[in-house]
Amino acid sequence: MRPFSPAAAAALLLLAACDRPSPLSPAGPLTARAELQRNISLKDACDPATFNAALGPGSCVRSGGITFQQFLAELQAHGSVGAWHFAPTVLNARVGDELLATNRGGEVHTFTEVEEFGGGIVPSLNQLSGNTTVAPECTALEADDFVAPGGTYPEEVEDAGSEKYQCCIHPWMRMVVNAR
Ligand SMILES: [Cu+2]
Repeated sequence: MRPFSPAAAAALLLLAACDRPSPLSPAGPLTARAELQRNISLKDACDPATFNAALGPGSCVRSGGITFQQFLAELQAHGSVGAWHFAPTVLNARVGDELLATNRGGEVHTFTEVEEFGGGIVPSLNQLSGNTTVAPECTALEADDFVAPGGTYPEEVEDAGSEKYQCCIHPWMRMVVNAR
């Protein structure tokens, strides 16, 4: 009698795949630390009816949220819109960890490492948020740097120290990763 049916083995494999990071270190002693996956959410609260009317069909794919007019009013008043943010905004990690940014909003965002926080690729949003010096990294984006709603963007923590990440569309969406 076999200990596992093929179906059970497949289920176990699926479980293992879903269970990252794994605390187990099959190679031996627990001195070798498993690399962790650090989850980051890119969030917004766009209201599809008003955002799509202002920005074009498909600009916002979620339900509910704040209207485009409210978005502009909050941006004008505060230089940022709270619902458009990265979570967390500060993360302690280790070199070798994987950052996995997931777009949990309804608009496209980027998760871009920058030397210094700055403006992005939308001049009007740069103006309204007071980020008039554009981050150079935002001017060199490639197609796969744009994370669609529901999409993910992996990034490895390569160096010790502080690394800054921002959205190159909504430049007040920022976070700092402290790696050691
Ligand atoms: Cu964004």
